Amino acid sequence: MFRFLRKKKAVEASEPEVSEASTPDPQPEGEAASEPADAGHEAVHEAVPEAVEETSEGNEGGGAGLFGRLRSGLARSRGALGDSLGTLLLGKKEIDESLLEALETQLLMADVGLEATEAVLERLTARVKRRALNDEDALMSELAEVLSEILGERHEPFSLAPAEPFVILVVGVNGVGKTTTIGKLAQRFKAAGHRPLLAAGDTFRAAAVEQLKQWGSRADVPVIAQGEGADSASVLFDAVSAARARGADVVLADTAGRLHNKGHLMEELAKVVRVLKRFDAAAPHAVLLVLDAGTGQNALAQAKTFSEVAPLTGLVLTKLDGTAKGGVAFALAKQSGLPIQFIGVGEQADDLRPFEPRSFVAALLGAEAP
Ligand SMILES: Nc1nc2c(ncn2[C@@H]2O[C@H](COP(=O)(O)OP(=O)(O)O)[C@@H](O)[C@H]2O)c(=O)[nH]1
Ligand SMILES: [Mg+2]
Repeated sequence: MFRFLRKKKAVEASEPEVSEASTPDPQPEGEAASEPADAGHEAVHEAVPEAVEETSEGNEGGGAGLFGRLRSGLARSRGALGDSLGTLLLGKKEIDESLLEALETQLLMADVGLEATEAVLERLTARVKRRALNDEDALMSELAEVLSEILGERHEPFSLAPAEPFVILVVGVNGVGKTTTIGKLAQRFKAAGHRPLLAAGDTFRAAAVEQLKQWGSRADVPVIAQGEGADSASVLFDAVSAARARGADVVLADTAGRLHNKGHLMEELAKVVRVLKRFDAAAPHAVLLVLDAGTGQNALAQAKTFSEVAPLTGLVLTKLDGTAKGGVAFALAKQSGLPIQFIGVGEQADDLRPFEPRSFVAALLGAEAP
């Protein structure tokens, strides 16, 4: 029998601490998960030559090489998870306790987190027994199935509903990629025929407003801003008024990510929400929490803290291209109670992708497009 869970206590002790941190260390601006330079980034793409050969994107329909780009974006995480699982299972004719223990260690090391790892192993063990799976390929495809299931349980694609306008608040600590995500979403929505408008609600840093304006002009989308230090709620008030006056149907609102004072953040967001509700009781229609995948298990602590200060509706997991900690997606799916709705796999506008569990798992394990 597979008694891998017997070792649970020992593994638990080595599980990375999820700090209660109401003040998680923000990533320094412009630093994607502490990678040294662009050289490393290039190398990742070169190391995945099949990326250019891919022509289909599984469920996402069309677009040459999109799955290939997801694969190359996840190259580092695949190195940490898919490749080592492959090596682990290579040529295995028998699935025994020691193999499952090694698998458990590998999942934990790849930031999958304890709860999701346990769920994976329980389900896998049950299936191995039931279906008498005893070779490498069968086990690998069963593992892919189980991983997709775990991501799928909370899965809920992002959707825009008609509203006047549909207001999306984007929250998260400094440096996680909020402004970048807003810029990418603006382009995506515009390409889909919407009329977005951006609100520079991060009034704490002048640079943040400038950065949002750049994305706005790139996407040819209006940006509503006030001076540095202005009241976020007042910027949002202006933005929604402007959206109504100009017929914009989506407002994407940037917010300040200061988390050193949770009470202050909560007050500020509560005020923003109050102002929005004056226009529409259903607003904000979406509140997206942006998390940097490179922070690993700390992303869970951030999700916990932010869900206490804002009515979150979904997650955006960014910088998956710069980190080996993509396994955190499973921990978030299992533990945050929120759906991952978009992932960021690079700095370009089309590097923000709707999250799709099966494509994600296939790209992570180095399998074919689903
Ligand atoms: N490699 C990579 N970099 C990203 C991604 N998303 C954001 N960034 C970069 O992360 C840095 C911080 O992003 P920013 O949007 O300013 O974060 P904010 O402080 O939360 O608004 C910028 O240099 C972005 O270009 C991503 O998915 N991949
Ligand atoms: Mg910003």
